[in-house]
Amino acid sequence: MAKLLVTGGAGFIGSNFVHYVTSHTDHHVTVLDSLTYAGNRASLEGIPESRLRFVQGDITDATLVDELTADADAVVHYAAESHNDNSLHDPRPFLDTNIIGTYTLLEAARRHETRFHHISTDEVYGDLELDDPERFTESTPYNPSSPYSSTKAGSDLLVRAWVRSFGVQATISNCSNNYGPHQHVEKFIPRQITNVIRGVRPKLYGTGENVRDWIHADDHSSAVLTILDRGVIGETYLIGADGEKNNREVVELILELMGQDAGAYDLVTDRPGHDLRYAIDSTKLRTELGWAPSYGRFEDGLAATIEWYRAHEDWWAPSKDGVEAFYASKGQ
Ligand code: NAD
Ligand code: TDX
Repeated sequence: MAKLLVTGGAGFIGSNFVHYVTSHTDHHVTVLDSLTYAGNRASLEGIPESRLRFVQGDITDATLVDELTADADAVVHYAAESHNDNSLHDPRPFLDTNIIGTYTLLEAARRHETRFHHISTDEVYGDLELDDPERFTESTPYNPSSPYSSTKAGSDLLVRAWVRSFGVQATISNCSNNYGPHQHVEKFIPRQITNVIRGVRPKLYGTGENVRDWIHADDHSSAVLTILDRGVIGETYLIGADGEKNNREVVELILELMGQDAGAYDLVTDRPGHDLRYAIDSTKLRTELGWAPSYGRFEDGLAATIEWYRAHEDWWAPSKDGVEAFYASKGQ
């Protein structure tokens, strides 16, 4: 049994990871989460108290971070400001949490010689052309587009420097777009599902041709556990499940799975600087660490996700009107 400190464990991917870890291992988890608009304590319901300690606090609070890191065998760092559209509206919280927060955690891991795993995104690599035969690999140059992705890129570089200069025992993973339960309604898939539930037409930015490489959050979790178990210190691993789809295809699938006409969506104002395509080559993780995704067809995972949102309106409804008012103010 190991003691894991999971930052951002009340967010979308962090909470899925905590559920995954507590049902697939005997590790004990301490969650450190400040419960921003994106955090929800209810996302951790059902996990036995004997397996989970929840601490509400900020990753920029050096005293608290130091105390919790001292007591952990490993830190798994998910906490971040995570939404591109918010970062275009107000970048400052992205710098505070993604840069200063990561720095604060790295300093604690350095002092206590604690194993550290940094969760990052494929967006640090910028975007690809639609017809580019290449996909992102661990050696693709960094070229982030948005305030969000540039702060994630900055946090990755801090981790690399703390490994090299101070010997911090860290690994990094850069994953593609996640879907699954407990994702905030500001994000693409939950926004469209909850729009359809409310009788509102889905909203596609621009022409809808932008491609994302979808992976189920549980497959992301199994990959992170694999890296914690067998990853080589100082290495970066890309996580992806060969799930490329353009946004139009995803919306049409959601509409069909929800019994609507596949063409019943609106095209709205595009995102400034909108990345065209992300695509992950996860060969290194598969061949060197023996990981493979478990989820089969995207359609099946999406259908299960739709059922989750239908059954958990109490979880998402309090955020829905505010999110839609924000988008409406930008013509989206
Ligand atoms: P999310 O926005 O759903 O959750 C973020 C969590 O972090 C929330 O619970 C929030 O309360 C917490 N948090 C934010 N600022 C904090 C602070 N200063 N101190 C403590 N807690 C704080 O995000 P997500 O989609 O679950 O993403 C989690 C991580 O995974 C992020 O690092 C993100 O960059 C990365 N990632 C996300 C995706 C994706 O598709 N969503 C893909 C690849 C990587
Ligand atoms: O209403 C919408 N309509 C639309 O067409 C929204 C909210 C989004 N989109 C498009 C923009 C993107 O092309 O859908 C795609 C996905 O959008 P998001 O869910 O905002 O995700 P993205 O910007 O791709 O970033 C996500 O994946 C990488 C996560 O939010 C990041 O945290 C992660 O790093």
